[in-house]
Amino acid sequence: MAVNRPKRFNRLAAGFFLFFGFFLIFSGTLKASDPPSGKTEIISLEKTPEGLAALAASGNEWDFLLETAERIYLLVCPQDLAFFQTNRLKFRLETHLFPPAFPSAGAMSPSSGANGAYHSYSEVVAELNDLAKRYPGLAQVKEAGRSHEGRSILALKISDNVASKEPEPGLLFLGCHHAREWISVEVPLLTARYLLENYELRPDVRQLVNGTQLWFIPLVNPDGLEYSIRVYRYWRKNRRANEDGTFGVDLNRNYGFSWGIDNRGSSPNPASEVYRGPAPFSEPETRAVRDLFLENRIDGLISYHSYSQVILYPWGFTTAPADKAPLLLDLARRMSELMAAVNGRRYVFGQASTLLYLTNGDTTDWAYGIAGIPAYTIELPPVDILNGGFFNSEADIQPIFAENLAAALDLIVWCLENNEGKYWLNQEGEKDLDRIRYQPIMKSSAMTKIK
Ligand code: 0X9
Ligand code: ZN
Repeated sequence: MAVNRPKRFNRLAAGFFLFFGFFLIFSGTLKASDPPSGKTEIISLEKTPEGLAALAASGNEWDFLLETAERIYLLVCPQDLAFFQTNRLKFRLETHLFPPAFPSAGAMSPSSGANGAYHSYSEVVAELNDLAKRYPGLAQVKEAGRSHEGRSILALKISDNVASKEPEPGLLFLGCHHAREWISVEVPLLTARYLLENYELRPDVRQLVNGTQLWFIPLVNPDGLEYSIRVYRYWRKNRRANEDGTFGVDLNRNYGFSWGIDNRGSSPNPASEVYRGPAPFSEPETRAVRDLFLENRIDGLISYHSYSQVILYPWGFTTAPADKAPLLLDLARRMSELMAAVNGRRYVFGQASTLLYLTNGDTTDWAYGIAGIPAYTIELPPVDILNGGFFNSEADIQPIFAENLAAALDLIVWCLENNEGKYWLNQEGEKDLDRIRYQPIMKSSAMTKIK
């Protein structure tokens, strides 16, 4: 899991900070005010007292990738390397283990676009428009907003009578708040496609689509994704031009619930990877999600991220449990079981702040905070950077989609069951949910990218 400091590290580091901190700052080797830029190298630092103290004292906004028992993996820039060398900290350069931070155009599979089987901005636009064209009665594309650089933030609505607002439960599926998390575009996109392609074929899918209004924004951060594809693979934030000359707001720190309540769950520093922006909903990308959410009935939400292979639910801003924690836990457990049944992969689940780390201003805290609905962050595979981190292979797309489809369908079923029982009566007039929930997933052309 990238970005925030692992909790264990924070505790250890605090102990060493006073001892070594002043030495490092006054030695002049560390310029705490330098914004981290051009982080092209990956190092793993041995967890020696000196190493931990150096990190704690740096004041730099390190991009943490992984903590193991002995080492901490970080994305750093060349100046940082010099610092680690000069201070004789025990580290290893690991950059060679990972794909390049600055990809050459067409680096993945030359036949299928700049980012191979993964979708670029224009491919997402084409795909959503294609779906709406092929399924005019069931799917509609709407521009939810425009990014800083003027790209469309497109939403796809799927429902019977798609043109009208019906009093049916709604769900919202979001992808790619973070630019480098390419797999998070694919999962909501393929889920939408699966539902449409199977509407005629499968009565269970038909029943779900008829009974709900399903919204998909697979690409919340189009500017960031393009930057990650074409310029710098590790880009995370959007592309706001900040006042200090740096770029980007972390969109998953910009939502307006408990926004910026501390500097641990987000940062006021524009150079930071977790910069929360100048104000809640300061970003057009988060406003697009907010406005769609508020203009429509939304009863459940999943926001896809990567990586870690976990299911997270509110709260993220505090370790105190949410009022509806038992329900959130129950649904997460159920989703996790259904996902494991598909490929045998287990997604650990729990409260976001305690299972992962504290954040404030994230999507799911806001959705749960204002509407009390089940709202999940699903961190897609792999489990850690040593297993690929943000660099899922093209072959990963299908299995990750398939297991996540099981979870998405289950949340849709839950929303129906708990909001509109009439769609679920069997011939005897009783609710009949199991039939749908445990259907095996059909193979579909949704599993391959169609250009
Ligand atoms: O930090 C984030 O925004 C998410 N992780 S990621 O590596 N994809 O950036 C996690 C957000 C979930 N919320 C909390 N952990 N509180
Ligand atoms: Zn993310």
